[in-house]
Amino acid sequence: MAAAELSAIGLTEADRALVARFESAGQGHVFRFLRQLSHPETRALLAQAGTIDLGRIARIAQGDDVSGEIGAIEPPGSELVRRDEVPALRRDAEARGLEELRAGRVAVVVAAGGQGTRMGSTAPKGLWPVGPASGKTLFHWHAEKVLHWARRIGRPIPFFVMVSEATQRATEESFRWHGHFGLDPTWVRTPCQSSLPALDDTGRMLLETTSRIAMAPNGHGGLFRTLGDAKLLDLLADHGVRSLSYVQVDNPLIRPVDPVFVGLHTIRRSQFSSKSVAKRDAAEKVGVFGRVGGRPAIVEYTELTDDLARATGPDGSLLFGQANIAAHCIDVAFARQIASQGLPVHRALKKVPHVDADGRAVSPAAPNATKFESFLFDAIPLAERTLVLETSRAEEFSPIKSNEGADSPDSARTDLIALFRGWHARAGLPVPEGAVEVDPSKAPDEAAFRRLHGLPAA
Ligand code: UD2
Repeated sequence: MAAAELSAIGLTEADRALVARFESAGQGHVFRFLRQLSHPETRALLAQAGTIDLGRIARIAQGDDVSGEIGAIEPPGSELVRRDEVPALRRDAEARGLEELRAGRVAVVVAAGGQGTRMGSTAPKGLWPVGPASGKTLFHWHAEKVLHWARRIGRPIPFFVMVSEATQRATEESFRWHGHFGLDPTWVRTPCQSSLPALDDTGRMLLETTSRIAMAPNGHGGLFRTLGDAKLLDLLADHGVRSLSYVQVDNPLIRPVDPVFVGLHTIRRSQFSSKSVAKRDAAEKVGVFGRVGGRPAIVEYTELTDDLARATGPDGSLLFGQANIAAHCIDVAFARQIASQGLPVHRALKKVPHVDADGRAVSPAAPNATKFESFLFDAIPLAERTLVLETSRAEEFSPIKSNEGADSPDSARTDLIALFRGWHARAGLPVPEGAVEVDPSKAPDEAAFRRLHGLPAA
């Protein structure tokens, strides 16, 4: 559009310069409906366009900044601590982890920026009810586990919930409405990650509506830059916090505060530690631990060939049988290093609803564009010291990925009830029937449950 016409519809000089930059980047079509937009719609589109780093989009479109083919992958090495090795390590690790917690050197981060498209709902996944009897939401559930530990150590534990444009408003409203679930509000933050535009097969952006560019959160790998840009890594470093305990909002069984994990991470001076569970089967849709180019890594299920996923060792077990349950302990100094150097993006071919050249809404029947996400765990090969701690699926992993079948609210509810029934049985208590629930603020794990009932640790 000519400058005169742009001025005529009220665009400032800065607006016109932005439109010109998009046109010279071959993305001028995103402004094709300017003439028919209302003033608020025009302002919203220009504001959104102003957040896009056109140089980075051009590099991504031509394949730079994009994660390449996975090289030769081997099974994990000495970084893996298997479950049968843990009893001998537990006492010292737990003592060190409690020391770290009591000294205020641990913070919790919950990844909650995903759009949750597989749930068929636009509500943030953290608002899904998960408490078998109480119906407490995932946010409530994770927050009360941290509240338990804050009370135990007698000091607040920083609780950061990474949100995205898709989840920010509803998430912040829920925390305000519930009084931050009892947590110290000065230490509850909701840093918002950036988004990236989807690109069609010619490298052009799509319009979600006549006044919105189709964007998606930039992946949980965006955590480092998000915390860095929000000055939260500085805040943590200034307060002597050394370890970030990272969990995903979609897994109600995970321990956001686990002294054994933090302790082992600290004793081993690990920069990026992870938890694993034995894969359910070769086809389970989870990342797997291994070594790529000789360095510890996680290879995502979308990038692991079927042959490798099914490969077995001499004892018949899967060579890549350790599943990434997306629970990590990350050294703050290492996180700052990654924040400054950035991570590559991965391509994901998706169906992206958009409007066509006439402004008509199109819901594609087949994938029509590429979304770009960075993965947190691409930081693993960049670390000098890493650790993988195998844990129990029954105790720590039952993610909510879709709204029915495996990895759904129903399977998570079933697994929570089984977990609580087991706690009662092993404590010699009557095993309740039906919707059993143990309040996470009173007992976030079995050791706390036994302490609550005056019993020694199992
Ligand atoms: C993730 C892991 C997979 C396995 C599985 C376990 C990746 C790429 N794969 O698969 O290896 O560990 O989880 O459940 O992570 N999120 C954000 N911002 C984003 C994108 C995602 O915060 O931009 C959060 C999202 O809110 C969710 C979590 O990250 O809590 C997982 O995201 P996902 O559902 O896209 O990853 P998934 O389930 O494909």
